Amino acid sequence: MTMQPVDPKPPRAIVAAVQLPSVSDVEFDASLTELRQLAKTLGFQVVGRFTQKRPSFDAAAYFGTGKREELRLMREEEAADIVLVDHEISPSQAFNLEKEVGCEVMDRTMVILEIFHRHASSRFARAQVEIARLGYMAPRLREAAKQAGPKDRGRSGTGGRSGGESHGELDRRKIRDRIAELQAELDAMGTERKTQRARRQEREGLARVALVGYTNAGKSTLMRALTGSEGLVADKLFATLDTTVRALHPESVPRVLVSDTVGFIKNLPHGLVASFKSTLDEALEASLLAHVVDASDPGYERQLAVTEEVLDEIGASAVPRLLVFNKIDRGGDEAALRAKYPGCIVMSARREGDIAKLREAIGAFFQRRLVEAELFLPWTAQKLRGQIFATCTVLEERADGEGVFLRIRGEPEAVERLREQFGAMAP
Ligand SMILES: Nc1nc2c(ncn2[C@@H]2O[C@H](COP(=O)(O)OP(=O)(O)O)[C@@H](O)[C@H]2O)c(=O)[nH]1
Ligand SMILES: [Mg+2]
Repeated sequence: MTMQPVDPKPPRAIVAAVQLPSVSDVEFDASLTELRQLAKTLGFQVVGRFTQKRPSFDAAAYFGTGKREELRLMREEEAADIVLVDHEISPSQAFNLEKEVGCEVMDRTMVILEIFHRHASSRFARAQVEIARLGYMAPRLREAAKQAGPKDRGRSGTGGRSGGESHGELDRRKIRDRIAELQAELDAMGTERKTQRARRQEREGLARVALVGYTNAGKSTLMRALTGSEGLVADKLFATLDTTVRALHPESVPRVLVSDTVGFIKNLPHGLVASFKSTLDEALEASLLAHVVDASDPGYERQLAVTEEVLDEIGASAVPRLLVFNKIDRGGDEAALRAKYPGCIVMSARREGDIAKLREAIGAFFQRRLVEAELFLPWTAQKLRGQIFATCTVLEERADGEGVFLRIRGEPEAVERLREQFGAMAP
C-alpha cells in the first residue's frame, strides 16, 4: 500500500491477551480483533491467537507461569517472530516475557505508537508522536539498564564519561532533554501551526479527499479500490506527500488525490490521545472528508459520533463530509441508514458497482466545486504558464500583442491563487 518495496517475508506475529473477569467476551474479542488489524497495518502476518482468563495480570510476566510455557511452544510451532500483547505492560513484565517466550514482545501501546509514527506527516505531528514515544521508552531503557546491571556500570567507567554516569542514566538524561526540546518546539508552533499552513498552501489547488474513520471500517480497501494499482502517485510534484496518497483511477477531471488517514482506535491508551489527533492533521488539508463507517458493526453509531467530535476538535468541522456506510454486505439496515443520514452512501467494498458509485460521488463533488476565470498572461510572464496548466483546465487561449488571455476552470483555491498572481497584470 506504499511505494516502499513490499517485504517478501512479513514478520510472523502472535496476538496474545489476558482476559480479566470484568471484561465481557464480546469486548475482549473486539479488542483482540482490533489488535490483529493494527498488526496488519504494521505489515505483520498474524499466525496465532493466544489467550488466558485470569483474575489479574501476572505481576512478573503478564501471563501465568504455565501459560508462558504454552506460549513458548506456540511460538516455536508457528515460527513466530514477535508476540503482540493486547495491554500496556510494564518494562519488567515485557522483559521477563521475552526471556521466557524467546522472542520480542510488543505491547498494544507500542504497536499504536509505531503506527502513529508512520502516519505523522506534519512537523507538529512528528514532534507530538516523538514525545509520546520517548515517554514510553524512558522506563524501558531504565529496565534494560537495570537488567544489564554492573556490566553496564563497568563499561561507563572506562568510557570517559564524567561523574560516573551509567549508560542508563545518560540515556535517560538525553531523553529528558529531547522531550523538553520537542515540547519547546510544540509550544513555539502553538495553535498557529504556521509550517503546516505553509505546506497546505503549497498543495493548494490539488483536489484532495481524505478517508477517515475507525480502524477496520475498510478505508485502506476503499483506497486501493478507488485508486487501482496504477494510481501510485510517483509524480515529483507529490514527492513530499506521504506514501498513503494516490490519485483516483481512472483519472478524473480535476485530478483527485485520495489519502488514507490513521484509523480511530476503539481501545486507545489514554496517553496517546494527543498523538492520535496530531496524526489527523492531514485531514485538514483535504477539501472533502470521506467518513467511512462499518455499517455492520453494532457500535457504528457511537463510532460515527466520536469521529465527528474529534474532527471538530482538530478544526476540521468546516471540511465537507461524505458519509460512507461500508460493509453493508455483512449487515446493517440500508433503508434506515439512508433515511437517517440523507446524502450518505451505503455500499460494500466487495461490489464493483458500489465502488464505481463512490468514485462518481467523489468526482461529482469536485466537479461542482470548479470555478471559471479569465487570466491575462503577459509575454514577460510566460514561464508561469506551467503552473496554470498544472493546476487548471485551460478552456480557451487567445493571444494579442501584449500576451495571452486564458479562460480556465479549476479548484476555487487554485483559481484564486492564480488570480492573485496574475490579476494585477491585467490591463
Ligand atoms: N465483508 C466486507 N469486508 C470488508 C469490506 N470492506 C473492507 N472489508 C474487510 O475489512 C477488513 C478491514 O479493512 P481495511 O481496509 O484494512 O480497514 P481500515 O482499517 O479502515 O483500513 C479487511 O479484512 C477487509 O477485507 C466490505 O465492504 N465488506
Ligand atoms: Mg487501513
